[in-house]
Amino acid sequence: MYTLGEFVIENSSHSTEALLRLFSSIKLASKAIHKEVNKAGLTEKIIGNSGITNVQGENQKKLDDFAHRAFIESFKSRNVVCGIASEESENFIVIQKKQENDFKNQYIVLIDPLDGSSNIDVNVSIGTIFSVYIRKSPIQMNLTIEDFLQKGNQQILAGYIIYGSSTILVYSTGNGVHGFTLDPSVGTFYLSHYNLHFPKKEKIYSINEGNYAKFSDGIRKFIRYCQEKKENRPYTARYIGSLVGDFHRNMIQGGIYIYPKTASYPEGKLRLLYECNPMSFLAEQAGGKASDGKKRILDIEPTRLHQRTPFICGPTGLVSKLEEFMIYCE
Ligand code: AHM
Ligand code: MG
Repeated sequence: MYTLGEFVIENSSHSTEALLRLFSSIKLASKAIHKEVNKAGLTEKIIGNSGITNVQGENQKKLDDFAHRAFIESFKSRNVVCGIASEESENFIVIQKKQENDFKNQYIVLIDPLDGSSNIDVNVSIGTIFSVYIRKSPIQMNLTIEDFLQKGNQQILAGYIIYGSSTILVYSTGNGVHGFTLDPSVGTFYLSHYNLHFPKKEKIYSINEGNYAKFSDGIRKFIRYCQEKKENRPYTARYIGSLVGDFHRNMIQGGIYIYPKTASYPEGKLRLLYECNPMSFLAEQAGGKASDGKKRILDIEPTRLHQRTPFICGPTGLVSKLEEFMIYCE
């Protein structure tokens, strides 16, 4: 059975040393979070709000804060990352080089340390979403915002970790999508899902239908299409409100995830840099498609760190179908 490290050595399409250093940080922080998540009901440290309102104007949970700090500390201690932008922090964070002439730490990390926060206190799967780029500015200069505002098609690594019935890390470097399950008894991630692909037959649609009255005509029509008794439909509805969990299930079982514009979120709810770009990179690597309704997510030029976008992601045929509904009805 391959460990994550062994697999990276044999299958990376990027500098193996850099990837091993990056994964060493990601594994360390994710194991710390796994440990805390698993005793959430037993400790005041994890359940509930931290008392802070984050940059999005949302109540930060204690676990959001714990996960943010775990990843920052973990990346700081390895000589590979020069800057991090986190959904939990207003501005990007600069990581100082350990030695002046060190040229290894040229990587930029964008991260949602704990996605699906509303599910923390109720024992439903939550996750981490991460995304890695190479800095654009010369390594001798200070980092600039442009180092972080790169199009999703420039990612060299994207992935997520789900803290669910088991803890699983899924990633792609542009060479397929692979999943590794944590064996907590030895603290090691082992290859469990090789070369994940959306199956040919679709059967699921995932959208917060409670917002139906706030959706556009195109989205409402598509929901009715999914519910129609025709061909291989109706599809089943599944929505847990943790993007990581909804995406993972849909990639394995065949389903489309939709978070469109609503009256409450006129630009969409999900964050382009921390959530949509990494998930879109994985979706395309798994043979699927990701769009904002009109445009490929990975081709969007970011203008702000915490930018939001409408998000549609899943099997190519189904995403294209929804795009058609949106063009003709909106
Ligand atoms: P978060 O980053 O604050 O946790 O918000 C993102 C989450 C996604 O994981 C999930 O798909 C979506 O928000 C659910 O939103 P809603 O409760 O509006 O359906
Ligand atoms: Mg999130």
